[in-house]
Amino acid sequence: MGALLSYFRGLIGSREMRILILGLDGAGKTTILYRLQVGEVVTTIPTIGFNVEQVTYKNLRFQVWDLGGQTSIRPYWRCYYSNTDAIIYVVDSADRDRIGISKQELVSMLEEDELKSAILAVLANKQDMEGAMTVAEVHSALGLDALKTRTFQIFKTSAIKGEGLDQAMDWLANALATRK
Ligand code: G3D
Ligand code: MG
Repeated sequence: MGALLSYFRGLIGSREMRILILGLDGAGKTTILYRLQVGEVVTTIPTIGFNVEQVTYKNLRFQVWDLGGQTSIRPYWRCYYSNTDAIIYVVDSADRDRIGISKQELVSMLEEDELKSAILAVLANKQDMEGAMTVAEVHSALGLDALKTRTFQIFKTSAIKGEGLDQAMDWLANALATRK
Protein backbone atom coordinates (compact mmCIF):
# COMPACT_ATOMS: atom_id res chain seq x y z
CA MET A 1 0.00 0.00 0.00
CA GLY A 2 3.01 2.28 0.34
CA ALA A 3 2.87 2.24 -3.44
CA LEU A 4 -0.19 4.44 -3.33
CA LEU A 5 2.05 7.43 -3.31
CA SER A 6 3.51 6.41 -6.61
CA TYR A 7 0.24 7.36 -8.26
CA PHE A 8 0.69 10.91 -7.17
CA ARG A 9 4.29 11.07 -8.19
CA GLY A 10 3.47 12.88 -11.41
CA LEU A 11 1.79 15.60 -9.38
CA ILE A 12 4.66 16.14 -7.02
CA GLY A 13 6.70 19.20 -7.68
CA SER A 14 3.95 21.12 -9.38
CA ARG A 15 1.83 23.53 -7.37
CA GLU A 16 0.31 22.51 -4.05
CA MET A 17 -2.47 19.92 -4.35
CA ARG A 18 -5.14 19.93 -1.69
CA ILE A 19 -7.34 16.92 -1.14
CA LEU A 20 -10.13 16.73 1.42
CA ILE A 21 -11.18 13.34 2.77
CA LEU A 22 -14.72 13.73 4.07
CA GLY A 23 -17.68 11.70 5.23
CA LEU A 24 -19.64 10.88 8.36
CA ASP A 25 -17.84 9.69 11.47
CA GLY A 26 -17.09 6.01 11.32
CA ALA A 27 -16.99 5.87 7.53
CA GLY A 28 -13.33 4.90 7.46
CA LYS A 29 -11.58 8.19 6.68
CA THR A 30 -8.84 7.92 9.28
CA THR A 31 -8.19 4.33 8.29
CA ILE A 32 -7.78 5.45 4.69
CA LEU A 33 -5.50 8.32 5.63
CA TYR A 34 -3.16 5.90 7.36
CA ARG A 35 -3.41 3.48 4.46
CA LEU A 36 -2.12 6.18 2.15
CA GLN A 37 1.15 6.05 4.03
CA VAL A 38 2.26 9.38 2.77
CA GLY A 39 3.71 10.62 6.01
CA GLU A 40 2.99 11.46 9.59
CA VAL A 41 -0.63 12.18 10.42
CA VAL A 42 -0.93 15.35 12.45
CA THR A 43 -4.15 16.09 14.30
CA THR A 44 -5.00 19.69 14.99
CA ILE A 45 -7.98 21.03 16.84
CA PRO A 46 -8.88 24.47 15.55
CA THR A 47 -10.36 26.94 18.02
CA ILE A 48 -13.90 25.79 17.45
CA GLY A 49 -13.11 22.24 18.37
CA PHE A 50 -13.37 19.88 15.47
CA ASN A 51 -10.49 17.57 14.69
CA VAL A 52 -8.62 18.03 11.48
CA GLU A 53 -6.19 15.31 10.58
CA GLN A 54 -3.58 16.26 8.10
CA VAL A 55 -0.85 14.62 6.14
CA THR A 56 1.50 16.53 3.92
CA TYR A 57 4.02 15.08 1.58
CA LYS A 58 5.97 17.62 -0.43
CA ASN A 59 3.27 19.63 -2.19
CA LEU A 60 0.46 17.13 -1.50
CA ARG A 61 -1.83 17.94 1.36
CA PHE A 62 -4.57 15.65 2.62
CA GLN A 63 -7.01 16.97 5.21
CA VAL A 64 -9.68 14.96 6.99
CA TRP A 65 -12.61 15.78 9.21
CA ASP A 66 -15.98 14.30 10.10
CA LEU A 67 -19.16 15.70 8.61
CA GLY A 68 -22.56 15.44 10.26
CA GLY A 69 -23.55 16.41 13.76
CA GLN A 70 -23.11 19.95 15.01
CA THR A 71 -24.21 22.54 12.50
CA SER A 72 -22.69 25.39 14.52
CA ILE A 73 -19.16 24.51 13.47
CA ARG A 74 -20.02 24.24 9.79
CA PRO A 75 -19.02 27.82 8.88
CA TYR A 76 -15.52 27.10 10.17
CA TRP A 77 -15.04 24.34 7.64
CA ARG A 78 -14.81 27.03 5.00
CA CYS A 79 -11.33 27.89 6.22
CA TYR A 80 -10.26 24.61 4.67
CA TYR A 81 -12.01 24.85 1.32
CA SER A 82 -9.86 27.26 -0.59
CA ASN A 83 -7.85 25.77 -3.44
CA THR A 84 -9.27 22.30 -2.88
CA ASP A 85 -8.39 20.16 -5.86
CA ALA A 86 -10.25 17.00 -4.93
CA ILE A 87 -12.67 15.53 -2.43
CA ILE A 88 -12.50 11.90 -1.42
CA TYR A 89 -15.96 11.22 -0.02
CA VAL A 90 -16.07 8.13 2.16
CA VAL A 91 -19.30 6.24 2.86
CA ASP A 92 -19.91 3.37 5.26
CA SER A 93 -21.80 1.10 2.85
CA ALA A 94 -23.07 -0.98 5.75
CA ASP A 95 -24.70 2.01 7.44
CA ARG A 96 -28.08 2.09 5.74
CA ASP A 97 -29.56 4.16 8.55
CA ARG A 98 -27.30 7.12 7.91
CA ILE A 99 -26.86 7.00 4.14
CA GLY A 100 -29.51 9.73 3.83
CA ILE A 101 -27.54 12.01 6.15
CA SER A 102 -24.40 11.19 4.24
CA LYS A 103 -26.14 12.24 1.04
CA GLN A 104 -27.29 15.54 2.56
CA GLU A 105 -23.78 16.28 3.75
CA LEU A 106 -22.31 15.53 0.35
CA VAL A 107 -24.88 17.67 -1.42
CA SER A 108 -24.17 20.64 0.86
CA MET A 109 -20.43 20.29 0.39
CA LEU A 110 -20.80 20.22 -3.37
CA GLU A 111 -22.87 23.40 -3.27
CA GLU A 112 -19.98 25.32 -1.75
CA ASP A 113 -18.63 27.81 -4.26
CA GLU A 114 -15.03 27.09 -3.45
CA LEU A 115 -15.54 23.38 -4.07
CA LYS A 116 -17.31 23.83 -7.39
CA SER A 117 -14.45 22.59 -9.51
CA ALA A 118 -13.09 19.97 -7.13
CA ILE A 119 -12.81 16.47 -8.54
CA LEU A 120 -14.85 13.94 -6.58
CA ALA A 121 -13.97 10.35 -5.75
CA VAL A 122 -16.67 8.55 -3.76
CA LEU A 123 -15.54 5.51 -1.84
CA ALA A 124 -18.30 3.01 -1.07
CA ASN A 125 -16.30 1.65 1.84
CA LYS A 126 -16.70 -1.40 4.12
CA GLN A 127 -17.56 -3.65 1.19
CA ASP A 128 -16.23 -6.55 3.24
CA MET A 129 -19.17 -6.27 5.63
CA GLU A 130 -22.16 -8.53 5.40
CA GLY A 131 -25.21 -6.72 4.05
CA ALA A 132 -23.23 -3.76 2.75
CA MET A 133 -24.91 -1.75 0.03
CA THR A 134 -23.50 -2.40 -3.41
CA VAL A 135 -21.72 0.33 -5.27
CA ALA A 136 -24.86 0.81 -7.39
CA GLU A 137 -26.98 1.20 -4.27
CA VAL A 138 -24.59 3.75 -2.80
CA HIS A 139 -24.48 5.61 -6.10
CA SER A 140 -28.25 5.83 -6.15
CA ALA A 141 -28.66 6.61 -2.44
CA LEU A 142 -26.23 9.53 -2.74
CA GLY A 143 -28.10 10.84 -5.78
CA LEU A 144 -24.95 10.86 -7.88
CA ASP A 145 -27.04 10.75 -11.06
CA ALA A 146 -27.81 14.40 -10.42
CA LEU A 147 -24.17 15.38 -10.89
CA LYS A 148 -23.87 17.04 -14.25
CA THR A 149 -20.56 18.67 -14.89
CA ARG A 150 -18.41 17.42 -12.06
CA THR A 151 -15.58 15.02 -12.75
CA PHE A 152 -16.41 12.14 -10.43
CA GLN A 153 -16.16 8.40 -10.00
CA ILE A 154 -17.37 5.93 -7.41
CA PHE A 155 -15.29 3.00 -6.14
CA LYS A 156 -15.93 0.03 -3.91
CA THR A 157 -13.39 -0.22 -1.19
CA SER A 158 -12.51 -2.01 1.99
CA ALA A 159 -10.09 0.23 3.80
CA ILE A 160 -9.47 -2.44 6.39
CA LYS A 161 -8.46 -4.98 3.78
CA GLY A 162 -6.81 -2.37 1.61
CA GLU A 163 -9.03 -3.26 -1.33
CA GLY A 164 -10.06 -0.80 -4.01
CA LEU A 165 -7.93 2.05 -2.73
CA ASP A 166 -5.29 1.63 -5.42
CA GLN A 167 -7.89 1.95 -8.13
CA ALA A 168 -9.45 4.99 -6.56
CA MET A 169 -6.13 6.78 -6.05
CA ASP A 170 -4.98 5.84 -9.53
CA TRP A 171 -8.10 7.36 -11.03
CA LEU A 172 -7.84 10.45 -8.83
CA ALA A 173 -4.22 11.13 -9.63
CA ASN A 174 -4.97 10.76 -13.33
CA ALA A 175 -7.99 13.02 -13.13
CA LEU A 176 -5.89 15.64 -11.33
CA ALA A 177 -3.09 15.38 -13.84
CA THR A 178 -5.30 15.64 -16.90
CA ARG A 179 -7.87 18.17 -15.78
CA LYS A 180 -8.28 21.38 -17.63
P1 G3D B 1 -13.65 7.82 10.47
O1 G3D B 1 -12.26 8.34 10.54
O2 G3D B 1 -14.32 8.09 9.17
O3 G3D B 1 -14.49 8.25 11.62
P2 G3D B 1 -12.40 5.30 11.03
O4 G3D B 1 -13.59 6.22 10.53
O5 G3D B 1 -11.33 5.23 10.01
O6 G3D B 1 -12.02 5.68 12.39
O7 G3D B 1 -13.13 3.89 11.03
C1 G3D B 1 -14.23 3.64 11.89
C2 G3D B 1 -14.28 2.15 12.18
O8 G3D B 1 -14.57 1.45 10.98
C3 G3D B 1 -12.96 1.59 12.69
O9 G3D B 1 -13.28 0.51 13.55
C4 G3D B 1 -12.32 1.02 11.44
O10 G3D B 1 -11.43 -0.01 11.70
C5 G3D B 1 -13.55 0.50 10.72
N1 G3D B 1 -13.36 0.42 9.27
C6 G3D B 1 -12.84 1.34 8.44
N2 G3D B 1 -12.87 0.89 7.18
C7 G3D B 1 -13.42 -0.33 7.21
C8 G3D B 1 -13.70 -1.31 6.21
O11 G3D B 1 -13.46 -1.15 5.01
N3 G3D B 1 -14.31 -2.46 6.63
C9 G3D B 1 -14.59 -2.69 7.93
N4 G3D B 1 -15.18 -3.84 8.24
N5 G3D B 1 -14.32 -1.80 8.91
C10 G3D B 1 -13.74 -0.63 8.54
P3 G3D B 1 -13.10 0.60 15.15
O12 G3D B 1 -13.55 -0.74 15.60
O13 G3D B 1 -11.65 0.87 15.35
O14 G3D B 1 -13.99 1.72 15.56
MG1 MG C 1 -11.50 9.69 11.89
